[in-house]
Amino acid sequence: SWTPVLNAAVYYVDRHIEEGRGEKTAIYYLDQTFTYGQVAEMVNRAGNTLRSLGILREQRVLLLLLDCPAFAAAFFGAMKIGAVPIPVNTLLTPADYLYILQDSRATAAVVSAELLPGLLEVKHQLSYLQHILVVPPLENPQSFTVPTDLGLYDWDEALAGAKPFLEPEATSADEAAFWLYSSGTTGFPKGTIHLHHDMIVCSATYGRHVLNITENDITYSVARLFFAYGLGNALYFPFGAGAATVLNPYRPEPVKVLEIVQKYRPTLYFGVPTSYTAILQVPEAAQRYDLSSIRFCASAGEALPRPIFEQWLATFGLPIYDGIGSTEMAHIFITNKPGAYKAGSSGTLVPGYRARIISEGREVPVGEIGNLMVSGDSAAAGYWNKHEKSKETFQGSWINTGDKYYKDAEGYYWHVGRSDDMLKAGGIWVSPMEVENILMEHPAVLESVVIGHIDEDGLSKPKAFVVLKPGFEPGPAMVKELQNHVKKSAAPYKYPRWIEFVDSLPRTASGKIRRYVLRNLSTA
Ligand code: 3SK
Repeated sequence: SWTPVLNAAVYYVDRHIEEGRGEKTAIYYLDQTFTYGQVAEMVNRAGNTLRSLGILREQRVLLLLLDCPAFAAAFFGAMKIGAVPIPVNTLLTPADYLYILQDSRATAAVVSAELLPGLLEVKHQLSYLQHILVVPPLENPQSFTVPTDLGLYDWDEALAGAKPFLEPEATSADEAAFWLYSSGTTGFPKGTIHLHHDMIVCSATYGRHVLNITENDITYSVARLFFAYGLGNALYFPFGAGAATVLNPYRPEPVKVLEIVQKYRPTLYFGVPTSYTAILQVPEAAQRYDLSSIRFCASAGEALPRPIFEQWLATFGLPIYDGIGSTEMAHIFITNKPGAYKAGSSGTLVPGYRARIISEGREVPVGEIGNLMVSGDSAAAGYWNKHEKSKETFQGSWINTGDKYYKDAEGYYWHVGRSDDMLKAGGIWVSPMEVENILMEHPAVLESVVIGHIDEDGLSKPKAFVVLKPGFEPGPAMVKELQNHVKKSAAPYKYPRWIEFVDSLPRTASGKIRRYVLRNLSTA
């Protein structure tokens, strides 16, 4: 049987014009608003621009973009011509972009001018990238000129010269729509392939049954569009319902976030534990800022500590509905919900998903810990060019989350840790091996191990145990020096917040480092 024709760009954008929402606000961006009609036209112009550069169906297009309307235009424009957008983390290093561009073989990139230097640094090493479309900077966009001799184009000029009408490519529901790179233990991120139907499944499950989103809603997500979490929160959930989204290109500093909520009055607010914690530190936030528009606060990325839930409830009178999702599942599949929440838990299943907790090959009884497996139709097709990793994660219709969980008698899921050694900082995966390798490049370091350590707010950050080479002095000066060393070659959130100097590392008889000993030492 044939897979039905489905182009997700038509579902999320063109449908609203057909259904009479062309004049309705789709995006609030700084002091501008964009209607669904304007977004549809930008999407068409973006698709035509990519087509005129020779970008074909199935070819990948890297999006290295701040949160802005150009993100929506490039994401759905690429998808509408059957090309495959790959939003990437804007906090990565040039070496990370080199890896992703080579691995994905993206032939075009759409880049915010602010982020262009990181890409140009590795441009001479790229084998596949032919075109870079640059979105003008936020500051002084009029005086910005793109050096065209480098194969660069001005995004605004290119779109202005493109046709505003575009026939969608007749993609199938099961064809690749977009990729997201998820971090791996080896330090190499994995290109996770999502299909045209995946976002639609998330809209019909979490969007409909948990958020209860309608066209009257306004969403605002502190998590950026390049995260799987942010992409749903601030783009395909609102666009699925004909609602509006607030996009902010600047860093989500706590006071800025509160000002944005007060200004645009979102009804659905999406944060991560670090941002909830930071907002709670703002003096008299509840007295100074009006958050009364919010009817739902979501959290994901890492488990929300119970004290943060309680303080937020006491301060703002709102529960935070914490959930767990993954890049592989596209969005949240277990969550707390209105009328069904327990602080500190990840909540219950989102309708449309199934879960199993497995230990030693069998499903464990209530209360017993095991690996969390999940099944649902938003699951990715697999990882690009990572056969062994794909087999470990994608097991028939089940996905191995890599998380350890237990379920209580009322069907609530409780997170107890990661199955592997990955850790999170500010909600973003960090490969300990990557940080360890960088530390070990320093002339003073003999060996190092990086683990996740819980700070006083109950959030996980990297901590390093370091064995110094003879002749080097441990102490605060060395801590600073090693932290600066990591900051120079890794994304800023990855540096170890604490460094402990040890004489040797605990090892097994076969020489493997016993990470759990250090983890226990670190929490003792
Ligand atoms: O980390 C999470 O919980 C998450 C949630 C939604 C989408 C993606 C992710 C990784």
